[in-house]
Amino acid sequence: MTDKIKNILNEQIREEMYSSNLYLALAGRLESWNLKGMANWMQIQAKEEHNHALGFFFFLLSRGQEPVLSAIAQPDLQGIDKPADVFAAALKHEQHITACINAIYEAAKEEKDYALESFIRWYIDEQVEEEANATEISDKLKMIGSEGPAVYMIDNELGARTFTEFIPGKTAA
Ligand code: OFO
Repeated sequence: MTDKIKNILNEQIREEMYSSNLYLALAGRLESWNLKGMANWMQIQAKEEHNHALGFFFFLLSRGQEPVLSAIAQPDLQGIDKPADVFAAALKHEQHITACINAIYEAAKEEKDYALESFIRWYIDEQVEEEANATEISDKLKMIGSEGPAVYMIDNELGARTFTEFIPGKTAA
């Protein structure tokens, strides 16, 4: 594995761990507003992101490289004052992650790292789903505003989400 690939994968571990912390912080904010269903959705998102980080962690190990964990910035919750802001922030963040994943795919091609090219495909597909989910919830919340029975209904809906343990490259989808 080239140094360029090693660095970009270690950097992605940091990105995924930041995503996990960001979503946990957003879950905390939602819970503080008593929107426990939305908080449940975000907490599950945080767990999934932790597993996305583990996917890169174990991929590095399986290629004979020791993963390097680096400092994770404090999640930035400025300007997040209502549920629609929370999910708009999640969408914006996922768009950033999509760019990171695409850059990994490009690096894999440039460096002719075929194992990485195959591994990263799961993440490319996952980003389509991640952006679609965040867009759907964000659009609905923009449509209905911050209060009223519709918010209560969406909160209930998101409370039904359950977590399935899955580490990319390690466990069956
Ligand atoms: Fe939300 O995405 Fe990880 O990779």
